[in-house]
This record gives sequence, structure tokens and C-alpha cells, in this order.
Amino acid sequence: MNIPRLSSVAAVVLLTSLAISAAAQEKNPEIPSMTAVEKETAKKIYFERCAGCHGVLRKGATGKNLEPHWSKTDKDGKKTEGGMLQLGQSRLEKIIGYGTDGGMVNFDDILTKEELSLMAKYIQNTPDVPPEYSFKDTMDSWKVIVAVKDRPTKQMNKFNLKNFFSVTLRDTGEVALIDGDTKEIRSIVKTGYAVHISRMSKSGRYVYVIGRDGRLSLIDLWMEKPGVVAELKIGFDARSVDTSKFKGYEDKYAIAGSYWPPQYVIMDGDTLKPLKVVSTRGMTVDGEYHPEPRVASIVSSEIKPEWVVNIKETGQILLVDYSDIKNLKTTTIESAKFLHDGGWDASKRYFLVAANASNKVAAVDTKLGKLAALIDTAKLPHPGRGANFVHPQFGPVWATGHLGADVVTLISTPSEEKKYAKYKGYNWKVVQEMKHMPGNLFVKTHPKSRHFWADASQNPDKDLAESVVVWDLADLSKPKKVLNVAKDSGMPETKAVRRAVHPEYNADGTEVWISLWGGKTDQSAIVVYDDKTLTVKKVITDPKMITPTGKFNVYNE
Ligand code: DHE
Repeated sequence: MNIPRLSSVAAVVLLTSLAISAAAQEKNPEIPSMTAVEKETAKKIYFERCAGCHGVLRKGATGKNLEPHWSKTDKDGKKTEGGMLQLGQSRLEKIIGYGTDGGMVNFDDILTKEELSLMAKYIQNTPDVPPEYSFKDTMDSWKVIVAVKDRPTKQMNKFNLKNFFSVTLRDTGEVALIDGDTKEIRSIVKTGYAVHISRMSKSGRYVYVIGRDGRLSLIDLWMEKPGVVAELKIGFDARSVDTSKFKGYEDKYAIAGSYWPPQYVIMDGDTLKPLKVVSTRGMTVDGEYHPEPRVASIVSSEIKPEWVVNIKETGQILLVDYSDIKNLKTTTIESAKFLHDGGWDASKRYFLVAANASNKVAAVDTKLGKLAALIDTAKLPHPGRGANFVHPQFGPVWATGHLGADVVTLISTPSEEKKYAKYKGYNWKVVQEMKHMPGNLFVKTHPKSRHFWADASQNPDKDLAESVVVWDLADLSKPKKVLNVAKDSGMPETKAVRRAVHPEYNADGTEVWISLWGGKTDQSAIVVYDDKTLTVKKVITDPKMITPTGKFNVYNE
């Protein structure tokens, strides 16, 4: 799928510090030679656009293995060989340029012909191994900008902090804090590069924002003008963060997971002072050692002092008990490889996470500390947080969209409520696949809404990528409406795609906010729909609204 479109200072620093390990290989006449400058350029493009799906070491995850040569033996002892050298320069240029039916997106609208050729050469060369990042490195990066004692003791602004949005401005390394009531941008805050998610503190006062470059920023919403009060660089490449949310530990600790190096950091919740770094290197569920098992989604349980930490390449789900950080206890739950994003069921007892390239969803029972189910789904499930609602025929369900299939999958989830006992026989089964279109990234509904929303941001068709689909929860047999968000915005048409991405409800479930995500030089916007009438209520746009993607409503978070 699509990955960062931007250069960043952090990426350059990381990439120039990478060890060049391919010198010996270049003597092999099969391997295309590259000058040092070409190699540096290709490394930077690889980190920004390819590593998220294929891994820094190119061993594959959501995307395929991109090593020059690989071999694998399946459980029946059958050996398969492959690799980039086998595919060769011209086939690789085509794949990178035009994408594949297997889910690889096209880059011909992002990379020049020369860059496509460079990347095809680069992946036929041996991958470089980036540096490690120690506890000391983490500690050296720690900054407290406003000490706890100097922070306000009460809310100093008049914003409705129960309906506030933290919006990723992906290509500028910022988040926009937008008032959900007035729709005004209250503050634009400098953060790490291409922020991935914003997570709220249990108190509702702080927002934790993690950049792809591993920079974690703590934003205090009580300040007259909300801003960053502490910062920590947890690694070189990161996607996830949360705080401790169990009773008695509310926001005492924070945790952030890193893609490179593969590890997670536990820190103080209000200062970000690092306390512990834990490596995630180890064995996959198939029993093979993996050198780069990246930390994907992390969520905090509210029924135990535990975080659910999903390790992508190994397929191991860790329940990390934070009640004694010095003597850390972890339950390791085997599921399936390529764990990615996920969300809670309605009861918040089960966490459902996509094992995306395995075409499965794993459900963890956080009460019993066990795998509850491993469910086969259509290709490449991509739930975001997923969505819970009560299906007219099958009772409580959790929904996920798919990057690689034209359906939304509904999985029946258990409930202790008596009125749902009759649906027990369906639990953990796929009860319906609603016809959608491929390239879906996020699905949403709200307990007070009668609608279900899904985007199709990664669809190769411009019109579809700029649209969202809405279903009536009372009749899921067909979509109720397809809304072309770009057209509905009333903004001038552009040649380049402005992807309609990440529907997010406001606090009371009456509005749905959708990002219209254009290129860095296009005018982007957030289009706010009335959830009842499905008409546009407001288009939030501003010259500073550059590449908005994820939007995190403090209440729904
Ligand atoms: Fe995401 C969630 C990883 C590309 C927008 N994304 C997540 C999570 C992970 C992840 C592990 C779950 C975090 C959690 O819950 O703790 N995303 C990755 C990638 O590895 C990938 C495929 C490639 C990359 O290089 O990053 C990737 N993601 C994207 C994008 O291109 C998106 C569309 C735009 C952007 O801003 O980068 C994007 N990802 C999001 C959003 C969420 C997310 C908005 C949170 C969804 C939610 O509703 O909670």
C-alpha cells in the first residue's frame, strides 16, 4: 500500500548512517552496479516509501520479500526459490511503476522514470543493515520542555476537550488540533515526521503523538495554546503508542513500539522519561528466527494492568504486565504472522488484530490471557480499529475492511448480555461479507449512528479513491450511498488523486469527518458530513491543511 511521500531530515540522518554492506555483491556481474550517490538516493526512497510494507531488511510483511535471492521450505519439505535477481530489471520497473493485482500499488505517479529504474536496481542489491538504538541513545534524546510543576493545574482554554480532534498533517511533520464544535483549527503543533497515530491519555488531558521517525511528542491540551511539553526519540521508525489505562495506573506509564530497531520502550507517562527498552527479536510462530519483528499496534487493557503488543513478523501477541516494570512479566500468545492494526470488540474484553498477509484475524481474550480465535478472512484485512455494531440477523459483530479484496468482513463477537445469548453459535465466525471495493483502509460506525462508513483510498480508480461508501445498518445487503468526497467538497478539480481517507465520528455520533488527502502542493481538506442526511455540513480547509490523513477524536479514542 501507499507509504510516505515525503523526505525528512530524520530519514536522511538514518540513511546516511546505514552501513553499506553490498560492496562485495557488486562484483557479481548479475547485480546491477550503482554509484554511491545513486545508492544514497535509493536508500532514502526505500525508507520513505517501501520499508513500511516490505521491512527494512526487505524480508517482507504486508508486501513481498524483496531480497535479491531468497529460498523457503514449506511444511511438506518443498523448497521454493525466488528473488529480485530472478525477476530482473525490466519486470521490476514494471511492477514498481504499475503495481500488481496482488495489492502492490503503482508508483508511476510518485516516482520519475529514473527513480523507478533506480529502485529496480537497488532491490537487486543486498539490503543494508541500519544501526541499533540503545537505552542510552533513548535517554540522550529525552527532552522535558515544560516541567510537570510548571504545567497548568486546570484547563486554561475554553475548548470542548470532549470533542476535540488531533489530525495528522502527514507531509509537514505536524498535527492540527481542531475544535470539533466550532471546526476551527486551534493549534498546529510541530511533531515527528509523518505522524502515524495520536492516542489520548486516560485523563483526556494529554495527546501522545508518534512520528514515523520514532519521535514521540506529548501535547498538553490544558495549556492556553496546546503545545508539546515533552519529547523522546524511541527508535528510527515507529507506528504505535499508548498509556497505562488500568485503574490505579491511569497514565502512570506510556509505551511506544518501534519498527526499527524492533523493540518497545516503556516510559513515565507525564514526562516520557525512558524506563525500559525491550527487544522483540525472536522466533516466529513457525519456529524460525526473525531479525526484524516490528512492533505493530499497541493497546491498553482496562481490565488488567497490561498492554497488548502485537509483533508483526513473528505473529506473537504479547500481553505486557506493567504492574512491576523492573520484573516485567509477559504472556506470549501465538497467533499468525504479519500482525498489523486492530481494535476492541464492544465489551473491550477481546482485541481483534489483522494478521494481514496471512489473511486472518486473531482475537485475544485479554481476561483469560489466551487466543480466543484465529479467523480466516478475505485477502489482506485492514481494520484500522475496526467497527462494532449489532447486526439485525447475527447480533454483535466486529467489522474489518480489506486492502486486497472487495468486501467488508463481519465477525460475530461474544457478549455476556442475556439478550445476545441466542447469537452464541455464530461467535468467531465470519457471518457476512458485505460487497465493497478493493483498496479499503478504514471502516467506522458509532453507537448512536445507524450508518456504517468505509473508504476505498487505495483503489487505483481516481473516482473510487476519492469516494466513501455508506450502508444502512438495518439493511446491509447493499450500500445505501456512494459519496464522492472530492466533488462534494466543492473544491476545484485536480488531476492528481485526493484520496478520501479515514472516516472518524465526532463525539456524539452526528457527524463524520473525512480527510481529502491531496499531494503536498495540492489544497487538501477535511469534509464534514451530517451522518443522518449524508450531506456536507462543513469543509475545513486552510493553506496550512497540508496532507491530512488520520483524525483522532478525543472522545472516540
Ligand atoms: Fe498506518 C494505524 C502501520 C501506512 C494511516 N498503521 C496503523 C497501525 C499500524 C500501522 C501498525 C496501528 C497502530 C496502533 O493502533 O497502535 N501504516 C502502517 C504501515 O506499516 C504502513 C502500511 C506503511 C508505512 O510506511 O507506514 C501504513 N497508514 C499508512 C498510510 O499510508 C496511511 C493511510 C496514511 C498515513 O498517515 O500514513 C496510514 N494508520 C493510519 C491511520 C491509523 C493507522 C489513520 C489509525 C487508524 C485508527 O482509526 O485508529
